[in-house]
Amino acid sequence: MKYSSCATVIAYIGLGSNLAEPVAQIKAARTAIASITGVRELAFSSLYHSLPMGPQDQPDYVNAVMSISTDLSPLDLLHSLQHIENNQGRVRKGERWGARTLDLDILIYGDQEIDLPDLTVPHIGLDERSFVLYPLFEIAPQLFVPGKGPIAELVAKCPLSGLRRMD
Ligand code: A4P
Ligand code: MG
Repeated sequence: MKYSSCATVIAYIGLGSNLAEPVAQIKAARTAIASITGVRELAFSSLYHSLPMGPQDQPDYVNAVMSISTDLSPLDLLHSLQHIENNQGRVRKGERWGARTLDLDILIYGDQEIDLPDLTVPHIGLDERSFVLYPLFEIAPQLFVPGKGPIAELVAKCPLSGLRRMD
């Protein structure tokens, strides 16, 4: 395990929503993330329509991935993202993978592999989730996912599972 802060790093954020006008939720979250002090937007993927992973009795999702440069530490970035989730009406009911107005995950933080009680980076399951890998590949086709390999190889092994680009 290695983790550190201070230097400017490139990080990737996964955005997901399946409640209360998901497209508007994702767009509002993009603006909010770009407005965090110490964060600058680099790129934003297309929006993707995806089938729910986990409980099936919930609406389909809208997903996207954003790249940023930041001088926030990984935990400060996580807390800023959780603040945005809460501002956009996120209610945690304790159900794993349940419906949500907004989910913001730190997918990648520079070349770091982080294993803290509240933060695992790269995000768990990243390499099995089409709704993460395809938008990530769209904005960073040369990316090497720390501990996992080139994004192109991960995408090639991951079925679309109903994922559809929206715009
Ligand atoms: N946490 C640990 N590592 C991270 C990280 N890299 N980024 C901790 C963000 N958070 C991280 O998250 C639970 C805890 O994970 C946090 O307190 C944080 O300290 P949460 O957002 O409260 O709960 P959650 O999102 O329900 O749990 P989990 O297990 O993170 O779920 P996922 O993996 O986020 O999956 N289907 C489709 N099609 N699209 C989706 O976007 N998302 C989920 C949620 C389920 N099904 C989906 C989608
Ligand atoms: Mg989450």
